[in-house]
Amino acid sequence: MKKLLFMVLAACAGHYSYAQQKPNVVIIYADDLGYGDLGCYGATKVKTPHIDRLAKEGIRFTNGHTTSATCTPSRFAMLTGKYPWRKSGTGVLPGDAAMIVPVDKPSLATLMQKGGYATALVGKWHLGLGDGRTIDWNGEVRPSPNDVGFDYSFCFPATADRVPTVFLENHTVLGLDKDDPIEVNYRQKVGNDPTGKENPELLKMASSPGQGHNNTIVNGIGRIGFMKGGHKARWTDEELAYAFTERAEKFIEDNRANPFFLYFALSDIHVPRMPGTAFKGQSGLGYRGDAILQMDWTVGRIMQKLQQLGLEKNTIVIFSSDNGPVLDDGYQDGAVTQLNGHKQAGPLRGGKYSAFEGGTRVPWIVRWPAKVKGGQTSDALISQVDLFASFARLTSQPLAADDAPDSFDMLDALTGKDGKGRPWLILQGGALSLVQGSLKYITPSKGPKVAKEVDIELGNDTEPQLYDLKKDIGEQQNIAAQFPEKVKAMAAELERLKAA
Ligand code: NG6
Ligand code: CA
Repeated sequence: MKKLLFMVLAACAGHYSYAQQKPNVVIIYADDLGYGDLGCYGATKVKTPHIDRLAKEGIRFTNGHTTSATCTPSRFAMLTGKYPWRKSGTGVLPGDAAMIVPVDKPSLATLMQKGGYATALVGKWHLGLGDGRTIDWNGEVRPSPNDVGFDYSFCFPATADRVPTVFLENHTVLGLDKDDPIEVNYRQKVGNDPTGKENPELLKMASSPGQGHNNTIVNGIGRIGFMKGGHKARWTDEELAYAFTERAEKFIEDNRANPFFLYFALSDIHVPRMPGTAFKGQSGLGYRGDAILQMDWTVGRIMQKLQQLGLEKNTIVIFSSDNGPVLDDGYQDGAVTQLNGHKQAGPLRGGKYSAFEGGTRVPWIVRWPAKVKGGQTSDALISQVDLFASFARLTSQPLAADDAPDSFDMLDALTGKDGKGRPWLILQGGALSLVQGSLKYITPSKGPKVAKEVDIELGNDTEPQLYDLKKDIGEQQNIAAQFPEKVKAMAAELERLKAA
């Protein structure tokens, strides 16, 4: 009896209450969302009430960055705490690429697991799958996100515009049909499905000339890469946001009584933008705007779930994006023709793929009512590569010397205690840049100045560029010629940091 009483008391006072104290962590990671795409960051042509509310009840960061101006490298950095340009093969991956997150090193997810969290990935993965041999889409896919720290995963392999257009749940494709096996090929056509190139009349949304996206047609949309089989397993683009949101809600619900870490990687607002029917035509800005509405709805659903379960106060919700904005990224979806004066990058120059701020400076909001006062704006310089060391501190776990080598503990900045953040940060467009305080140095580069197909200034110049971001957030005045010593010092410092 005494023993039983003791156990009950211990359960109440000890483990149980401790578990309740640990904040849940939800990262909602939008795809290709620009600095100017949200109401709380100045957008007036599109409404984002749910995300604006996050900002009102939390901290809105004005100088929050991804490491890179495209998806795969930014996600790699966030999950490993390492700059992607330190490792080759971290560029935008095809859908049949091998997994690039090492299975034998800590990841952000294994860190959270060790810290006592139930962990899940829901949404876009785009970090490769399998070990480099041909992926068996019809059997077990290993390694999958489950092998780098996610107890549960429900994802699609790459991007919505890349085959295979199927969901992977843990190690298995959802809806497999053994009589219709899946095959994927990025070099040549497989199977008899029509392609966008051969049968453009079958497309419900045309792809943009010169950009590809004209291989296998799935759901009336031409994709990058060829696939055969798996017809019942193929998703319908209009249901993507619903499918992911439902899985995310279920994970939260299943783990309501224990600490959880959810990495919710939205497919919105990446191409092909083919939002749910309820959202089509609702923004007046074409499907890109409609996808923003859908994304905002998703955030609302997650917040509603947390509130229903009484978890919304002690859950850290981080909202951000993997890279800057792009309008025409391969499909004629109205993003350009119905732009209506919307400024997707706000005051920033460039966008996705760019070394200018538009490439990597993204919306970034942290909401944690239990610990963080709402309604704050912070100019702290922070990067997604810092989440690793910050969460290590949050969960009281020391990092080994070679774990997450590029991650700084920014927990104080993320919780509003420190308004400065990092002293410096390296950014990756095509060219690398170094930010120190308000100065940004962009390394000389021979690449094209403008990516014509997507109409984005890439920030490439054969001459060094130096900008004072405090005075010139739009990077209009290259002051390199006025401060040659500064340029020299920053170039040398960047080389030193790269070698470190
Ligand atoms: C590019 C695709 C673009 C998009 C991007 C990846 C072409 C011409 N363009 O290569 O449509 O899929 O890769 O986007 O193929 S990201 O957000 O995942 O980095
Ligand atoms: Ca992206």
